[in-house]
Amino acid sequence: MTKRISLTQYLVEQQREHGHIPAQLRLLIEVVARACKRIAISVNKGALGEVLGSANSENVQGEVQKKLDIISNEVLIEANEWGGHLAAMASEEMDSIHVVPNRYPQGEFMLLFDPLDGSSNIDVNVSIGTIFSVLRKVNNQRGVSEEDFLQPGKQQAAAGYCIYGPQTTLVLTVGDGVAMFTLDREQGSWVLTEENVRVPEDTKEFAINMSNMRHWDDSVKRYIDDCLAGKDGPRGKDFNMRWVASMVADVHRILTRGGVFLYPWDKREPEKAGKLRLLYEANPMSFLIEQAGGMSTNGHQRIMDLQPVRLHERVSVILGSRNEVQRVTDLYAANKAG
Ligand code: P6P
Repeated sequence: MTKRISLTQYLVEQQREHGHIPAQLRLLIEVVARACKRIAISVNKGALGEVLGSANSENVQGEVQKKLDIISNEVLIEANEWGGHLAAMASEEMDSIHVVPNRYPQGEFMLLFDPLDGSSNIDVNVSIGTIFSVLRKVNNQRGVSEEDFLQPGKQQAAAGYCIYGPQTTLVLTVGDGVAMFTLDREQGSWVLTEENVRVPEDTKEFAINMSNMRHWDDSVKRYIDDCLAGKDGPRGKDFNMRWVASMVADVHRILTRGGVFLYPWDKREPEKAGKLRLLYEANPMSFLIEQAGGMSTNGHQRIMDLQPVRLHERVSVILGSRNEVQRVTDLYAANKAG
């Protein structure tokens, strides 16, 4: 049974035992966790809070913004800019970076986030979430720029997400394993409910949007066909499929019981590497998955080794149970060699 301690006690003990969490990073994590509580309150109001529906605007991705996308983004910006722990922030919902205003001290970290991932599920009451990634500021001058954010995922100082589902759960890594905290609504506090989370190396469950099958490349088609062939096919076992269309929900299931998640490159937009964003979706989720013993590649390379060239660049994502991700990656390698 996991010791039921608060997020603050967990962070203090991590700092004392492992020195993984400098004071500014501890403050950053606690501020983000508090902001997620604020977002959870708005999300949970639903129709009662006048927060559903479209905001009648588009983000840099060309996606229609939901009211809650904008509310969540503002909550995270306002919560983080005064504390002195951050130099700048980047968000899926903002074209360019948000530098901490001169009236506040700058810190040594940079925060990136998808403030509300899975927005298409908001109005139909299906789990959504906030994804965040923390980088260290690379130069020591005050002027932080977009280029400072273009760091490979392996340089992340921390990463996590908050899933707004039947429970509201914060999932976090600072590079020393993965811990999960459940929101105790009566006390309004995050309580440690899992630590040293491990992703099973094998699975019988895959997550992919099957409606895109005709657009996939041969490696993914072959992998999914083999899964669908079941126990009479080359895999020798039957598979189950899940697709929530909310990365946070699909990744949370995989961290909890294993599985493989695929959002691969497809022919619809061949010039783009995939649909999901590298810096504030794929990298933080890859950090969590790897810290839990799983694997995350773009079919060819470890995602956390990729050198970003643009703030909002996209990437193909295959992540989860190590042996399944390895199998997909081997299919890509065989097709490339063939
Ligand atoms: P599709 C949500 O919009 C998201 O970015 C991820 O959370 C999710 O995995 C994916 O897109 C769903 O995409 O094409 O199935 O709607």
